[in-house]
Amino acid sequence: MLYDVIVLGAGTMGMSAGYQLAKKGLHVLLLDSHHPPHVHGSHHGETRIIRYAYGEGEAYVPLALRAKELWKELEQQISKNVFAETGVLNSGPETSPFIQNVLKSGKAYNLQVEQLTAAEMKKRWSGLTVPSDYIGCYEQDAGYLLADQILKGYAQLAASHGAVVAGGQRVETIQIKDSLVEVKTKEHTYRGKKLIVTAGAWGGELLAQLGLKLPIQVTRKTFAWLHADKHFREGNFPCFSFDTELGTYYGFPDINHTGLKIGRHDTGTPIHPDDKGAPYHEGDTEELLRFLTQFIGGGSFNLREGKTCMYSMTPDEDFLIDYHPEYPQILYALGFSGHGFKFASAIGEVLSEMAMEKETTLDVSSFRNKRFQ
Ligand code: PYC
Repeated sequence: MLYDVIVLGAGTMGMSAGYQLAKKGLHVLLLDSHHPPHVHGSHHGETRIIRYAYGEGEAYVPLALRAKELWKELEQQISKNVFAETGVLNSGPETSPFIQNVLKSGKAYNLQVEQLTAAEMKKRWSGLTVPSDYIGCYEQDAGYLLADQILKGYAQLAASHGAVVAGGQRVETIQIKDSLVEVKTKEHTYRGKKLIVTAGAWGGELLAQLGLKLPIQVTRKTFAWLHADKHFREGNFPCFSFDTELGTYYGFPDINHTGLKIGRHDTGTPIHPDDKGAPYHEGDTEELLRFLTQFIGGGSFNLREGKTCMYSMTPDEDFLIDYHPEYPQILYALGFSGHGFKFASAIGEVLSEMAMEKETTLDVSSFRNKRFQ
């Protein structure tokens, strides 16, 4: 069997690309070493933030806005909600480059960003204890995405268009033979005209087999759900991203009594993806509580559950979306540096266009690997 496109890594990025390609009539195989949805990649943890005025840089805004359209489209297609507009509060000192980028990109794209003083934030969200020199940038139409629902939705749509999902198969080798791509797992050998690598933390190693060394460092990250009082429930409290002297933290309100979810976005221990690093421990909770005590000090929080996950970091924390320099039939989307999920719908569309050798609807040229060469 010769596939038009093999997608390695059937997480959210891969599944979204697979769906887009299958919808266009291509014969698609999605391969994953586990059975998605699973907890071994980067789609577990239930929720992901979506925001548009972008602290990581203006180049992301068109991608975020297109992603939003496609998330709404997905909701229609599967008749399920995948997106909740809880609002997102970005906060930090006015001098923070992240906050400055939020303001700048919001202005450039005429986004609805409400600028708030520390006093205004404290008045609106009971529990906040931000310093007086902090400002808030609030996007009311931003919010969170339901990760599992999205992956299942794309899997269902991809299958309805004839895509084959083969889970539980770890790739052993990738070779180019007669300009086709040959992928071997323990069980099978697959051939495709094109290959898309969306294998998250394992993507760097897979491409290294084909002589491409990407600057990606996998890091251990943690996040937790904490019992919190009613001020932090969805409807009373937004999703948030805080750039502070203690580090960068993000969080979600208490959704359906699951607790306030919070994680640290910066730092993290380098690991190998097969090893995953230390299990969640007390020190991880202490780090989160330090932030909460100082910045959300009007609440009282107790650990409900903590988890680990992985980020695939690039040196500049921008994505890597490109073709293999020697084999144009191979392309990849990797190095999402902990902020990629919200874009998965739009990145799937871009990857499908790249695989079909079409001009991409969105400009992803700033994510090429050549910036590191
Ligand atoms: O991009 O907002 C974000 C985010 C939150 C946690 C990790 N990334």
